[in-house]
Amino acid sequence: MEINDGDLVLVDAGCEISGYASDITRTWPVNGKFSNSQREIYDLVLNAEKAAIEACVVGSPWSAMHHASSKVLAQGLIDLGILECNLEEALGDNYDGPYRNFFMHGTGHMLGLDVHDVGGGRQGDKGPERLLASGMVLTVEPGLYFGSWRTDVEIPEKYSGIGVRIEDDVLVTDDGPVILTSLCPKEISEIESLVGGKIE
Ligand SMILES: [Mn+2]
Repeated sequence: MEINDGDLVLVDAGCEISGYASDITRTWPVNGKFSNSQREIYDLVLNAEKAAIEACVVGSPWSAMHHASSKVLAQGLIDLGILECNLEEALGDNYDGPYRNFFMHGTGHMLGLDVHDVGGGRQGDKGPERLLASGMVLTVEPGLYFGSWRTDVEIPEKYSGIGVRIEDDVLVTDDGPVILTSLCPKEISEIESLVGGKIE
């Protein structure tokens, strides 16, 4: 596949060290500058990611981070005119509303000896939701995807073809979430000054 001027590139990568996995995603504009439409979607996903990270606190149910990111994304899709409904309708009764047309995966997963490690979600099929505890490590990775090939949903032309995901690894501690991947820039200004620049 050819990467063209104006495209976004999404890299989802990781490494293992001492048997433990990592998982990180960044999305960059290949020409070094986000277009206005790309910037709008990137900003929205970044805000959703930050809201989800804030929800990664001791005692928080597993679904809290997904609900946090979902609310931000659903409201943003309304504000951008991509969804024409209110927030309640966008989210649906069980976080299964039309916002899921553009955010079709979970907000994160446990991270440990395996990249997609066990232990997230419910305990058993119908058991209580797992509560976050100090020492747990998980990923937070909301995204929005507007594939230009899609015919199942209406996508405003200016957003067609845009896809953004931002993923960090988060350690839950008694003092709040610690972002283990914080050294990798994710703010728009940082990315724009890095991408296309020289590596000294
Ligand atoms: Mn992941």
